[in-house]
Amino acid sequence: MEEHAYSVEFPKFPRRRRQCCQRGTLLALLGLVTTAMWAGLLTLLLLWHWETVQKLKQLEKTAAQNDLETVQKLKQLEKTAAQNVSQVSKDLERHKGEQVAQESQAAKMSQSMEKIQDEQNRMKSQDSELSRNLNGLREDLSDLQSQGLNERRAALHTLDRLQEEVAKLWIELRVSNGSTCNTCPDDWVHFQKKCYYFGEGPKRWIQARFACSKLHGRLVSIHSQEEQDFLTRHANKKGSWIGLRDLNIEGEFVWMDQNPLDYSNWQPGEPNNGGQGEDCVMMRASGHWNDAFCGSYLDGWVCDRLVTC
Ligand SMILES: [Ca+2]
Ligand SMILES: [Ca+2]
Repeated sequence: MEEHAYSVEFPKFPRRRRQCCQRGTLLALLGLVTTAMWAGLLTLLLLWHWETVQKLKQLEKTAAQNDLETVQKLKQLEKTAAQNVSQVSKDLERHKGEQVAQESQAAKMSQSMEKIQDEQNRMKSQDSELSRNLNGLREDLSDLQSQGLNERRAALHTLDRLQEEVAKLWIELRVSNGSTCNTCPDDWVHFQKKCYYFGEGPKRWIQARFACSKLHGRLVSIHSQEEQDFLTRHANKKGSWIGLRDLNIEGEFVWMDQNPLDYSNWQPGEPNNGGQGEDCVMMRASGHWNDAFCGSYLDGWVCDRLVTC
């Protein structure tokens, strides 16, 4: 079998020698193969080592470069940080200066505000004083005006009364000289020394007063029982306004002819100044007087005036 497996024909050595050569050849081949394998393996190891060394060198070089860049960056950052710190310090100093200036300005403004407040308080005080003075002057002026009006009213009343007296004296003088003094205008009724007009139509007291004035007379003034009886006979049965009122001073009744209240014919219980106030006097159908509300409408009103000669 072994002879057929190998076609190489070896020299015809003796069998023992031939077996020895075959084994040596195999061992040599095996040694060569092993040596080649070791050489290849060694070569691979060397290559791997060389490549590793190169990579390490490259890594070291890269690391060194990275370290250098990092150092440079750190230096740059340190420089930038130092610059920023310096700038921040400058800004802080500047802000401190501005804050001091602002505080100084605020203190000045506060002082100014206090001055303004003091001035305002002083002006308010002066304004209050002026207001009091002005009110006092107004009150004085009002008193003077009131006093002036009262004096003027009293003077006018006195003048009216004097004119009335003069007119009466003149009539008496004319009568004593033989003149006939009993002349009255149309629609007026003569009685003693006066003429009377018995007006009709709803009027308030002030409207009746103006109506008599337009007729050159006055709302009637009554000074005797005879005159009252005459008026009772002729006056409107629904009631008539007469020339008596207490408009200025409550309870102080005044006649239109300015003569004193020397005769009265009040209804029992009157005057009572009832309701919202009664300051104008009317004559009832009975002839009795009643103080009434001046704004009431009465259907009758009586005027009088002196006769003419
Ligand atoms: Ca009254
Ligand atoms: Ca009354």
